[in-house]
Amino acid sequence: MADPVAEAMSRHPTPEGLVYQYGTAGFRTKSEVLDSVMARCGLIAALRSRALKGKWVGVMITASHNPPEDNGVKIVEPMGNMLQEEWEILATAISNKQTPEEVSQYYQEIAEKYRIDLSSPARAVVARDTRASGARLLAAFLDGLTKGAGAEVKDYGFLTTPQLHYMVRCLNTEGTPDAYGTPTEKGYYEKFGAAFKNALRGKKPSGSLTVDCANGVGGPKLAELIKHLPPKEEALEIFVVNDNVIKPESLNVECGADFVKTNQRAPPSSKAGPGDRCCSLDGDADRVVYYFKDSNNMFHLLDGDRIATLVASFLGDLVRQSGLADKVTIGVVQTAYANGAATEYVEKTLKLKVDCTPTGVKYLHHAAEKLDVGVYFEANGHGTVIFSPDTLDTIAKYEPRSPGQKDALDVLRAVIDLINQAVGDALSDFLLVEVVLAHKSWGAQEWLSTYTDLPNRLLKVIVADRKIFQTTDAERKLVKPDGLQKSIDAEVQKVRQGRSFARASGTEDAVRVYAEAATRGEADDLARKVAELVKAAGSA
Ligand code: G16
Repeated sequence: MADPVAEAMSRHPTPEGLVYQYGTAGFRTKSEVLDSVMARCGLIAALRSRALKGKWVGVMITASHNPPEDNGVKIVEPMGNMLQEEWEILATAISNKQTPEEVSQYYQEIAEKYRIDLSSPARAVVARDTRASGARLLAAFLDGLTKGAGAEVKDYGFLTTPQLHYMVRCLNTEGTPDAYGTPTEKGYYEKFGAAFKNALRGKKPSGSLTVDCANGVGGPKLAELIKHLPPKEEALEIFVVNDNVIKPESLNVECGADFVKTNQRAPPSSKAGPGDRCCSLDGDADRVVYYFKDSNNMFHLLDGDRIATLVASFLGDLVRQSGLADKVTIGVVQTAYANGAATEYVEKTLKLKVDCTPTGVKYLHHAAEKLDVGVYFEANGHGTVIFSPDTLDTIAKYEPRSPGQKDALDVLRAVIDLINQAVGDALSDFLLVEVVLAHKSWGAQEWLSTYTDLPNRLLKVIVADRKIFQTTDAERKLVKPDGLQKSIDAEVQKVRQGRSFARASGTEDAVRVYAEAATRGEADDLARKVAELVKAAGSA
């Protein structure tokens, strides 16, 4: 009898000599070597859905901040979370099987291990960003999913990554008490547009906002969202720039959140004047960073750490003003990339607990889930806020005891609706920032003056094999190669307020080096010295 799995896989042979790894955000590499991985992800998505009794799982075809010639794929759990780690291992293993028969056999083995009935329904929703390779990779994925594994599919075409997460959560909660929204693009714009209006409660953010869309899918989607926001006279004037999706080779090039964060400067195309508030999204619109030039034309970055501190302090105020302070606690989750000054500000000024996790939304989200209100942001602008079910219930049922408490409670409830709790979402995140600034009557300068960042530098080092760099302590210390951490520590000792670490990227073929110190010169020096140590260890 014909084996549909093996047949489908034979149309997408594995390139020789490559090893694939489900990394920080799924599989990510040069697009021309991804077809076999896509087809196998079709099988994994079908198996995962069947293991979850036919719930919708999500599949996003994107390489987010990576260069235009890369692409990638990540699988999303039914509530919009990242794929369970146990299944990441299965996805890695099936992607490295060589022949169609081996893939088919492994597919059967997974089914047996998890007692999956292969004739039961399986459902997946898929979307992609605007990369040129997306259509070809989608076809390979669909081949594995539908012809190979016999699953049902809903193809949303182009979406931002957070929109895809939103659709998955909506589809799985439709008709239940946890219904998250209408699983359509229009439903998404209406939900977040209405929440923005409610959360503003008549307050108007000062000035305008210029949004750099990295020439990615965020551009057209933001244009749609704007149609559902209150008119600019009443709320916010938004200028959309770098929204050229007709030229996919311009994606993330000299623009976008990763460019701004790494280079600590505005995109060269920026025409913003002093004091103009700007923000940059990344290629699939799941990260956002803010910035502005002051009256001396000096550039100032307001990154993920700043968004976390701004939002955490605002939520803290609302919880206190509502009278909920003894019922709801707020915590902040960061990674090693968080600026030391941000961590100190959260702990000492906001008096909130800080957790540190390895890089990757899945780790931060998981840590935030343990809190009543978990504010999690990576310094690169990736993050959101999640509220535990009990906390949502407490806030929904709480009876205010004064008009002041009622006002604060109304804002708190509206803000909850404005936050995409499925995953960090650049569009909903920047609307949230604007709401907070409007309520505080702040511009970017006031936001900046809450604390002073330690000067820092982020570098990328290309090495022969980045897998030899192994870390511990939430990626803050290297355990391999032997002796390297000791050499890094010695360099750190030489500068004031020094801190530095190196870790292998899970999305790019490089080792990332982060350094901070009391002065710009010391931070740059430290980063350069640690990068040299990494380079030497990587070529030893
Ligand atoms: C992805 C992950 C983020 C992570 C980033 C860089 O972001 O979702 O959690 O911070 O990669 O990861 P790494 O340092 O391991 O390369 P994105 O926006 O590229 O999807």
